[in-house]
This record gives sequence, C-alpha cells and structure tokens, in this order.
Amino acid sequence: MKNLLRAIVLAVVGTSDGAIAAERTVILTVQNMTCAACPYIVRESMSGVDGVEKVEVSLAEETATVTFDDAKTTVAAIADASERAGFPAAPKE
Ligand SMILES: [Cu+2]
Repeated sequence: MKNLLRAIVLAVVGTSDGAIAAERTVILTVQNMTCAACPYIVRESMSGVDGVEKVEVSLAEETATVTFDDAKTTVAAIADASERAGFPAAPKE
C-alpha cells in the first residue's frame, strides 16, 4: 500500500518535473489591424493558445504583449494563431 501511494505521488510530481515552467512575456508586431475590432480578434485568437495567460493588444502601436508559460507553448505557436485569424505576427526586434 505504501509503495502504491509512493508511485502515485511520483506520477503526479513527475508531470511538472523536467520542464520547469517559466512565465515569459513577448512583444509581437501585428499586421493588418485596421479598426477597433481587430485587436479584439487578435487577443481572442492568441488567448486560445494553451499556455497563454495574458494578451494586451495595441491598435495604435500595432503590437501584442503576450504573457505565456513557455513549458506549454512557444512564441511561434502564438504568432501562428494570430496569422490564422488573418493577422500575421512576429516578435518585435
Ligand atoms: Cu478591424
């Protein structure tokens, strides 16, 4: 019984082992935003990516500031989601 409990504990802990989750923030330049509704669509599409925690989009600056868990997703996956919605995005230099 004790061994079973130990196995369960190891299995649960094991999922977060190895990949140490780190919250990262990236600024992406976003193309094609032409009206006040566009930032909303960009925010929704990026927010739909698993691991994305926060998205702030600026129409004036043509940027999206995205906070995400880099153990769950990547900048490329976030940019892809935006592009699929019609707004190609790339990390700002
Ligand atoms: Cu628009």
